[in-house]
Amino acid sequence: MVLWYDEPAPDTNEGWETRSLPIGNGAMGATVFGGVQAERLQFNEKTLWTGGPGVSDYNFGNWSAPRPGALAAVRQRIITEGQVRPEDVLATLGLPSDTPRHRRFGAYQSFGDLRMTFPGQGAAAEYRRELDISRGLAKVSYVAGGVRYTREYFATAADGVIVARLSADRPGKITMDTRIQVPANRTRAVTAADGRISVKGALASNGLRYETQAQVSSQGGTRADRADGSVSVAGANSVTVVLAAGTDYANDYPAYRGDDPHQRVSQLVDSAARKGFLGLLAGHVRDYLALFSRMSLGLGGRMPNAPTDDVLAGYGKDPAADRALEELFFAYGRYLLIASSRPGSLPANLQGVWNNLEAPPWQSDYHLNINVQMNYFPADTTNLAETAGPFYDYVDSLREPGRVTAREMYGVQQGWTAHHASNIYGWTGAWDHTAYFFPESGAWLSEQLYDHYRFTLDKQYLAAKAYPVMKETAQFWLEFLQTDPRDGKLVALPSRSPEIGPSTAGASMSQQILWLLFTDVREAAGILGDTAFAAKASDVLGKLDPGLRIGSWGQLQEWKTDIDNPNETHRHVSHMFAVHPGKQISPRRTPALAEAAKVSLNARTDAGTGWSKAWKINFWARLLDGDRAHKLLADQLKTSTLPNLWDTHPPFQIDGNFGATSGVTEMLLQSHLGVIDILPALPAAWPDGNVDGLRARGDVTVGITWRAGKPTEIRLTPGQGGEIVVHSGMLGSQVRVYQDGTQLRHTTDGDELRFIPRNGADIRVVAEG
Ligand code: FUC
Repeated sequence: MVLWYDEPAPDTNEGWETRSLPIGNGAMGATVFGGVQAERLQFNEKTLWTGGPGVSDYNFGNWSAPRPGALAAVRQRIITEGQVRPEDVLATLGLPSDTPRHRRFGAYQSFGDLRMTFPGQGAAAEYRRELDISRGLAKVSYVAGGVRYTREYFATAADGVIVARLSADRPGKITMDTRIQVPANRTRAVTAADGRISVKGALASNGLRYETQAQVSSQGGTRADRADGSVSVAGANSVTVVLAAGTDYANDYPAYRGDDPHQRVSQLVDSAARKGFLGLLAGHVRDYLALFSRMSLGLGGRMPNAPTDDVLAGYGKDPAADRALEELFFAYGRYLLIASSRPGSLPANLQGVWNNLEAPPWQSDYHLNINVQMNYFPADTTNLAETAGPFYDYVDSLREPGRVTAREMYGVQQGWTAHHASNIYGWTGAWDHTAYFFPESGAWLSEQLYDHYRFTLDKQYLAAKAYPVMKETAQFWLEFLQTDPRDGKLVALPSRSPEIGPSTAGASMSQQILWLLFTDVREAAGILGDTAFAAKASDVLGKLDPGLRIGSWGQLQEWKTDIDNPNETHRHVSHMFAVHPGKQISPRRTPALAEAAKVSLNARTDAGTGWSKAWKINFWARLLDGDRAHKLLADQLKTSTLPNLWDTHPPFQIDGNFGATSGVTEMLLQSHLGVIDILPALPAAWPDGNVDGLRARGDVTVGITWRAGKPTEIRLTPGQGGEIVVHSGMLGSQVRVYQDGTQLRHTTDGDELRFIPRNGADIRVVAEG
C-alpha cells in the first residue's frame, strides 16, 4: 500500500500534476515534490476561492432582469419543431457570452507554497519518495555527504494542520531555510517571529481574507527569524514544521463571509506545535486508520520491487503485478476520499482539495452533471460514509440560492434548482456555455442523499437531512414538469442529454433521474408518514415518462425520439443512468433493456476521458460483465492514469479515481436491487481473492472469500434486524449459515438465500461438505 519513486517531482506545473504526491485532511491539502536541495509543499485550503459576493456584480448566475415568456417560448419551439439547438436555449435562457462569468463565478485557488531549502546539501544517493496510504504518510529520504536524511509529511484531520518533520541519522545535520510563498493575485503581509511564519491578506478578486501560519520548531542547533519573513535553522538534530491556513469564508448565503481566520489559524498552529511531532503523528494515524482500515481487498497481487511509475508503465505484462497495482489503485481512491473530504469543510471538488493554479481547469469547481456525484460513488460502498457529510451539507446549502433561481428564472414558486456547475458561493443559475442547462442536477444530488439512507436506515438522518432536500427538489419538478402533447406524459422540457445532442422534450437521462427522484420521495415520504406528499409523488410517477426506449438499431435511446447516431462516441453516456447509479435496468429484471444498454455502450466504444472510462466500469459491472468492467479498469490504468496515480481527463481530474474505486466495488458486491449480490461481476483476471468491510444497502457489512472464481465463504454483519436476502452463484450447492457458532435457519430458491439474523453478530455462509 505504498506509492514510491526514485526521484523528486520536477518543480513545474507538469511535475505538480503528474508526479507530486498528495496528502490532505479534508479542509487542507498539500503535494510533496521532494527536491533534495529545495523542497516544495504546494498547499491548499478548500475555502480559498475568487469570485462570489465581494465581486461587485455577483448575481449567483441568475438573470439580471426578468425575461417574461422566455421559458415558454423555448418550450413552444421544442414542441413545434421537435428539437432546437442548445445554442438557442443558451441564447434565450443562459448568460450572454459577454458576461464576465469567470470573474464572478470565481475559481478555487492555490493557497501557496511552503518552501524549504537546504543550503550546502550536495548530490543525493539512495533517494526514495513515497506515499504510504496504509497510514497516510508521505516520506522523502536519501543519503548525502554520508548522512541519511529523512523527511516525513502528513495532513491530520485530528489537529487540522499539515506536519513536516526533517531529521538525519547524525546529530546537528539539519540546516535549512523555510518560507511561505503565495500567488500574486492577493495582498500579503509576511512576518516571522519566534519561528512562526505568518502570511495574511485578501484576494484581489473579492476581498476574501486569508491567513496561513507555519511554526518552525528545531531540536538542537539555532533558529533565527529573518526580516523577509523566512525562518532559518542551523545545525539542528531535527526540525518540525506545522502549517495551518484559513479564510473568512462561511457557507452562509448570501454574503458567504464569517470570522477573520486569524484566531482559528493561530490556535490550530499553537496547539499543534505544543503537541509535538510524535503526539501529532499518533493522533493522525489513529484518526486515519479509523476510516482506512475498515475495509481491505486482496486479489492475490504481487507488487514488483520497482517504483510505482515503472509498475504503471509495465501494467498489462504480468498478471500478479497487474493485480497488485489494481489493489493499490482501488485503495488509493479511498485514500484520496479520506484526504479530500472530511466533516467540517467543503466537499471534494474536481481536483479533490489539490490545485496549484490561479486559473485551474474548469475552475476546479463543483460540476453537477456527473463529476461531484462520481466523487461520492464509493463513499458508502467502501465504508467511508462520513466522508460524504460535507457533500450532503453542500447540497443542502444550495437550496437557499436555488430557490431564488427557481423563482426568478422559471417562475417556480416552491422548490429549488441548480444547473450543471456551482461554486462555493451558491451559484445555482445559468452559464455562458451550452452545457449549462441541466436543472436535473438537484434531483440527481437528492438521490445520493437518499441512497445514503439506504445504507444506514438511519431515520433521523432521513427526516432531518435527506428528506427536506428531496422533497423541495420534487416540489420544483412538480411545477417544472410539462405534459408532452405527443403522448400526454410528464416530461422535462427543455431537456438535454448532458453535453450532447439537441434540446428536446424528455431526454432519457432527465426522465430516468426524475423517475428515481419521485420513486425515492414516495418511499421516503411513506417511511416518515408524509402521506400527502407520498400521494403526490405516486401521482407524478403514474404520468411520468420513465425514459426507457429501445430504438431502431437495438440501442437504448438517448432521446425520446429515435435519433441516436450509431457512430457517436461521445464520452458522456448519460442515458446509462438507469443502469448506474439508477436501478431501472438490470440483466435479471429487465433483460431486453439491459441488452439495449450494451448495444449503446458498445457503439460509444470503450474510449473516453478518465471519468468516462471510470463510469463505464460501473456500467459493465451492473450489466454483470466482469471481464468488460475489468477491461475498462485496465484501459483507465493504461491511458488515463498519471505516474502519481491521479486520474487524468486530461488534465488531472479526481472523479475518475473515485469512479474506478466505485467500479471495483460494483464488481464485487451490489445491493441496489434490495438483494445482497455476491461477486456479481467477477472478472477472470481475479480468480482468487478476499474482501472485507464492504457495505451493502440495508445496513450490512460484507466480506467474501473466493477461490477459482467461486465464493467459498460469505461474511455478513447486520446492523439491524430483519430478513437478509443474498444472491450468489455459491448457492447452486447446499450451504450452511452460521451465527454465534450455531446454524441459522434459512431457505434457498435458486441463487437466492434468505434468513433472519438472531442478533447483530457476524454471520458466515459456507458451502456444505
Ligand atoms: C464536463 C465534462 C468534461 C469535464 C468537465 C469538468 O464538462 O463533459 O469532460 O469532466 O465537466
